[in-house]
Amino acid sequence: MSDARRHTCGNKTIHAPFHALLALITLLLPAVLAAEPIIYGTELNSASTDGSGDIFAIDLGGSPTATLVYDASENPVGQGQFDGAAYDFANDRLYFGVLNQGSTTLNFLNGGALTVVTSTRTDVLNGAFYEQAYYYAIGSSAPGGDELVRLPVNADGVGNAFTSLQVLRELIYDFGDIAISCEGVLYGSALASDDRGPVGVEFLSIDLEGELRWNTIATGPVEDGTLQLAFGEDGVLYATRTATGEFFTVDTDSGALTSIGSTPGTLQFTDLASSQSCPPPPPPPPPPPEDVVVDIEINPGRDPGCFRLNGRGAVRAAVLGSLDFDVSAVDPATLTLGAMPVKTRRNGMPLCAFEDASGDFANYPAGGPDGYMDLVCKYLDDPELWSPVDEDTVAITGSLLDGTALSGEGEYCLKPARPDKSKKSRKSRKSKKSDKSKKSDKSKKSDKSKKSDKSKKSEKSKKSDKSKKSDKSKKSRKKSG
Ligand SMILES: [Ca+2]
Ligand SMILES: [Ca+2]
Ligand SMILES: [Ca+2]
Repeated sequence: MSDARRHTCGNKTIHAPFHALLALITLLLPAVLAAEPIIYGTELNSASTDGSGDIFAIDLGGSPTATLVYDASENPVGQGQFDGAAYDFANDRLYFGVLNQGSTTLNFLNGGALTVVTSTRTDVLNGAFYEQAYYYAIGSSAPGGDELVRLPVNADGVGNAFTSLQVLRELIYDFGDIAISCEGVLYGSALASDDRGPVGVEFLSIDLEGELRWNTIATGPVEDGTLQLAFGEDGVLYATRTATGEFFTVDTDSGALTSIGSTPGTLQFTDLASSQSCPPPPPPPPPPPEDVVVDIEINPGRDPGCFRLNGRGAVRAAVLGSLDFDVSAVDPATLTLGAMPVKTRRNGMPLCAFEDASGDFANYPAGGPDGYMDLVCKYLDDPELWSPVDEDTVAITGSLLDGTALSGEGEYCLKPARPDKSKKSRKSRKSKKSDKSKKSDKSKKSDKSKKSDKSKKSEKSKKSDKSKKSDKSKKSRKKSG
């Protein structure tokens, strides 16, 4: 270590985790240092120090000061220029490239330990980190070529495959550095050239969330040289010129620079790394809840669920409640049976009722009441809308009150159209059918009588007659199952 560096750093070479070190300092001197903007810099190989580029934490709270955090003389990735610095705040990883003869080894430092990320055949002369990816812009490429390179990193900080992002542009840009705001705006400082040569130093931006296009914010003289850029923890964009070691704040709207001086000993930096802590990107929206599959029964209480479809009347069907499913969660207005909607009352309300109409198919295949409330609705009898799943199965679809989709399938049978008296050949079928319809008439009555049991006390004699019938029909149903 040279005298010059000792003078600069005022201490021995240290290998400390950057933010752990800063956290310690912050803990010790909270009032003084809590809001100090710290950025990181890769030092230019310079005779003013020990001739190797090192990495420093730079405090820009007042006059710039620099603290050594990595000594390149012990660099296990070989000698070369350090550049392309970028910092992943969330994981305390300081990325930087080591340039050597036209290729770059990309590394990161964490807790003083160095990890090799990947190699690229390109010189990486700038870099920034944003949302789990390392970015750098390729310089000296022909207009229209790929400009911005994105390297998503894994949880362990090591890179996946590089992705080239095409960026629209007017000129050829050689970037000193790039820096990305928490809002996803990438700022760059580049030497701009046309066919005839350099035309100026431009301060540029790209909205990473929008169309990828270099927008020129300001243009300065070629002699000024490009800027190295980094956002501090305070959200301010800072810059330094490699040739002079002078630091600035940058107005991102105008590109205007305000000098804040140089480090003691005028260290020169090839690149800067931001240290701002951006809120993590919002988590992806949760997957839509899975559809609820329900049991249904057509013509609840009958086996099978037969009905006649003739455009007159209604088809009665139940969404069955169970231990796991409370039918009061269903939005009745959304229900369809074989694409036929629920009928509505005059007031527009769906023609539905909560009743324990059916269930418990294990013990009663005919579907007697099981103690769980069901949602029984009358569906529009419309042969034109009618679209069952197949000749035996029909679906009820709809949604819960919270919007979750609901569906269920059940067996059905279509009764033939009312018998034509002239056709004698179908006599036997007709009589069977008429038996069934008699039964169904009875059980309709029985349904009514149940209700009237509860509500109407005055019609006792009628009721007892009907209830007897209803008991009979129940029994017969159970037997038939
Ligand atoms: Ca950088
Ligand atoms: Ca640079
Ligand atoms: Ca039930």
